[in-house]
Amino acid sequence: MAMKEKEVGVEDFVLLDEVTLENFLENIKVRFDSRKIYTYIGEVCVSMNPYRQMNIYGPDNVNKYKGRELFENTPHIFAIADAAYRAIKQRHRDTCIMISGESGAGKTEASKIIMKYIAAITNAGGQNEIERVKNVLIQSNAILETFGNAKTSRNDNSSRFGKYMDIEFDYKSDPVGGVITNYLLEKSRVIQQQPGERNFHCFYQLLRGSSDSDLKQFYLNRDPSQYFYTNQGSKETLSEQNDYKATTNAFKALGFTNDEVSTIWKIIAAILHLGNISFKSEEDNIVISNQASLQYAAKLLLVTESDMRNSVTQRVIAARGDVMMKFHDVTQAEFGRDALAKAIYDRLFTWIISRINKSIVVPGQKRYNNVIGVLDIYGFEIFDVNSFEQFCINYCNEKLQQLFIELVLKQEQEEYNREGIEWTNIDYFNNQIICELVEQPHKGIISIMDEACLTVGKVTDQTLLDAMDTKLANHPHYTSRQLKPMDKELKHRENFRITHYAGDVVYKITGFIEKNRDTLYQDFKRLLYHSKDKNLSDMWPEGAQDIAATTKRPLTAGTLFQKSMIDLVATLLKKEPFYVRCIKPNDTKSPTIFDDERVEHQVRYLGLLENVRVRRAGFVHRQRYDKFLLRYKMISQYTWPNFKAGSDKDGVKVLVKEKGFANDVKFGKTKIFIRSPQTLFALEKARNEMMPHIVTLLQKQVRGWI
Ligand code: AOV
Ligand code: MG
Repeated sequence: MAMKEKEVGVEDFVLLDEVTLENFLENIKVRFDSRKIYTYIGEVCVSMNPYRQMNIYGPDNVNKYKGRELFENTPHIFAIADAAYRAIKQRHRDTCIMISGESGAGKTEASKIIMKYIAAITNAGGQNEIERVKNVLIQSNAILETFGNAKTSRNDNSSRFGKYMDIEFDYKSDPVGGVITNYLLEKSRVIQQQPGERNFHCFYQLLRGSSDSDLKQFYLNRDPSQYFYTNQGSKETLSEQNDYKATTNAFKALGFTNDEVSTIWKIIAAILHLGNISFKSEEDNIVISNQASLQYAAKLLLVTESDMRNSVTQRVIAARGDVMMKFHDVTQAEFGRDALAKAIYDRLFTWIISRINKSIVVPGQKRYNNVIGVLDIYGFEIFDVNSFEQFCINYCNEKLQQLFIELVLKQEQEEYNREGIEWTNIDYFNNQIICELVEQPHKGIISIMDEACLTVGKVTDQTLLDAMDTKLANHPHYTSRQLKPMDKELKHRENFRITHYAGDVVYKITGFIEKNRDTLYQDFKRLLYHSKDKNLSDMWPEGAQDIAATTKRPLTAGTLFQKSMIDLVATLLKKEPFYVRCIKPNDTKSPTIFDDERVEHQVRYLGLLENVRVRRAGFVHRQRYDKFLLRYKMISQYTWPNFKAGSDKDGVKVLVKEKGFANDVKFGKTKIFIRSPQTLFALEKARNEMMPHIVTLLQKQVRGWI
């Protein structure tokens, strides 16, 4: 490496002298140490979480990257955002930016930086409505994070839902609307948190941030340890008081009415009270031990106390037209209470998102021309105990990795084919096999789960595990306890293991059946539908159904999630993709520690090395003939100031021949392909040397001297 490169590394991994894992890691380390957090692989941006505030997102940099090609500036996520934006502006292509990486790697931060950049470079005309849309887009993040993020053992602000946001642009390429789609919220967190983790941020914001009088109205006191749903996990406080203000401001900016905001906080308060309801059995009867919590919850949800009491202690059973009441036992009542808390929260979250979607759109705006989609999902995660939720989250990450693999390779190959250039394939691990393990009809895990859930009679998690162990015994990415009795990790007969692309995860089967079935007693749906709170009632339309009406069995949570993933992939495939690959430097959130092993692991499973190889085996650089000429024409006497003896392609050929690069390039139909980085450097160097002369020349021209 040259001296400068030793200090800051190469800006594009394809420029490494030799593509080896060691060189790759050394480069990313050198760059991390010198606080260069972005590095390219061609048009892919590798982003290293700096775990410190970086002073690189200000207006100066916005101007520097605006309208510029990737290679014109040092690597930055702004450049990726700009490339996506130029694709819609200049070529009228829908684009998407896929942000991937494990939990805590910086995806959500990246998505916000991208949105802010796009907001900063649009609406030159200063139209009020467009300013409003931009503001709404940005402010919506505060609300989404309040209700959809939580502290986990991996990330203090971990996204517990997947988010895909389309930003819609008009014919002038200004943002005029947007649509947020959310994917499976980890609602089990509402009722239970692992040690060191917390419930969703909103609960603590309400308790610590709201005014004394509001708290009183909600029958709450400030202390989260008083509530079962907030006292199981970490006692740590984050920045709740400020965040509560930010949430309040965001609600205002998005035009939520006072009524709507009040419904939202009342529901959150009611959930806290619900969690404190407990049951005991007395002489075959079930009784509620703490009436006050039940009364508060009923008041906040605007339902009658007796309806509330009935729905938590008994259920209506309709059989052959007859309707009767049956009392719960304590376990059923507790299960029902928790299911209710989760369901109310989940509905609320979906309702908030549809409410945000309504406020993003400019009134009267009917058409948009193009969209930029930004995908920010929950990252791959391994906890001490992994359940159904981690299974879904990690499957989602497999799908995204699959897309990356297919598209990055396919794109390259297609381009070479289109341009008539020869090409040999590079080997890579294709995680298709893991996606199939999960989603194959009849044979995949989701199908096996569904089968168990549909079986009449007593089905337990244990029988599900047995079925999986039998059916998947020969799958190379599935390990059952029966196959490896000596495996220490699997000593309890309640686990199975999936070898994911990003690592081995042991899942605990307990709760899989119930979480997949996702049952909620009809009684609760009716209860909430009959709430006097119009907003809440609107969230539960199915509660209007007649008691005796038989309902079709709803799709399971697993199947719904799989369907939503398939839709998502289809949406992304329609768009021109850009990628941000996030890496975390260590597990301790330190801005200085570079954990070699952890980084190596991520580089490996993200397939970054293969990415570089594909890029390199092909060509490090390609550019349309007209653009190429525009950039380099000053370095050849034949093309400066203009090439007149033929097409742009002819001009490029003449230039390349004169400079002696002809052996290192290929001429495609519309683009020149450059094989080695040295050629690109030499061209840039020659250009830089000529620039002062050109500038002087131009100045003289402008002043009329020549
Ligand atoms: P994630 O979205 O990838 O995890 P986040 O975007 O929430 O990760 O990042 C985690 C934390 O890392 C943030 O809260 C910041 O403290 C820090 N961080 C990330 N990117 C930057 C940056 N560009 N500049 C400064 N700090 C940063 V998860 O949602 O858990 O998968 O599911
Ligand atoms: Mg996130």
